[in-house]
Amino acid sequence: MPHPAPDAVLASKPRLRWLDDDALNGEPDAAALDAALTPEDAFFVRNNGDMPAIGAAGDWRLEVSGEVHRPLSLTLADLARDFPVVDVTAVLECAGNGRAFLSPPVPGAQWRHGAVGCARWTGVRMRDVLERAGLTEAAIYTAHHSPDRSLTAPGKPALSRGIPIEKALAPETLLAFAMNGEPLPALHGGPLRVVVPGYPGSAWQKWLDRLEIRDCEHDGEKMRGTDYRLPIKPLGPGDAVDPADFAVITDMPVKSLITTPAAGFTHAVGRPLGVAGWAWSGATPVAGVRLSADGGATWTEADLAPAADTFAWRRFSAALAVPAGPVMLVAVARDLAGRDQPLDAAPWNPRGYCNNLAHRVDGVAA
Ligand SMILES: Nc1nc2c(c(=O)[nH]1)N[C@H]1C(S)=C(S)[C@@H](COP(=O)(O)O)O[C@H]1N2
Ligand SMILES: [Mo]
Repeated sequence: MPHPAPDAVLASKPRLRWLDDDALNGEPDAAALDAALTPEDAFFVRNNGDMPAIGAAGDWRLEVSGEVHRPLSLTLADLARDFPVVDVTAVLECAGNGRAFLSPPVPGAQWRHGAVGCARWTGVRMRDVLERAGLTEAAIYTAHHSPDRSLTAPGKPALSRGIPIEKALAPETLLAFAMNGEPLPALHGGPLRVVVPGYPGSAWQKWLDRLEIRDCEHDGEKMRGTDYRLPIKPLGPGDAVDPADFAVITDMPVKSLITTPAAGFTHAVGRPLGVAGWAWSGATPVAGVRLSADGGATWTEADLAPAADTFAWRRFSAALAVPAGPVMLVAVARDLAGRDQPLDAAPWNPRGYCNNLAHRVDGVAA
């Protein structure tokens, strides 16, 4: 598979399947995501461009510029000393997770189920840094800048995204320098990345070296046309695509993943089958998860554990009676607004974003 992964990268990610792409893109199987906090070796990697050369973390500087009264230049030590250091446990999901299941297929990284993980992120609130810089009246959007470069347009940034200023000022939005209690690994944007719980992974800029404040929606790399944008009116396969009818993805839809048992399982009949996994969503909390062991003919409401944090995923579990024969597990989460995951067809859009089709796991009881 053509990926430029150095041996050390491959060694640190033994549980990823690398996608056929020049950039580093790898995901684990659903069964590797069974822990509440996804370990580093199973956490997916999504790069749009190259791996930037990162010097010593102590030399890293974050510039804060644009629509602010006092531009700042901060080291990691400045950040940790000058602002409260906080932990947020939150799901990070690529907007393209599940793209491989769209029909008809769409181009782009063919993620299956694994472009998602949940980690404890440690850093400072973006809000606190912006308060120090002092927003001007014109400030309405952030712009995130990093040193990684495109593999197809030499010299151009790989990705430069932003978020509405309201989300930048929300308490969950961080500039993070640690993941699950360890210094943020370079593959995940170390030494400093943006953490935007509830928003797609594209908003979680890695290797952040400049936080610019803008007086308009940011129009950086991968923020224009149909990139990480969804149609605002119904659009089917083959319809003419007008980028004017697309909007930036903000909150991710409700979704769930069965992590136990693994696909292809064999269950001994006579005792109930333990089924468990995770449910998460963007702005609207998860309300419940229902499970089926017969492909959706009958349903059982799963137990749903409390969330460890507002944007952490929640454990669902149930013990299901299964007769001998094929077992077809299906999980459907719903949010507090009453929205269910679709059961049959992935929500189609030209770039295959936000596919929250219900997860199915097949096995056998014998
Ligand atoms: N600088 C930079 N940040 C980035 C990206 C990138 O290509 N460059 N990819 C984004 C996308 S699309 C996703 S899904 C997440 C993936 O984060 P991870 O690699 O830590 O899992 O990083 C985001 N941040
Ligand atoms: Mo992504």
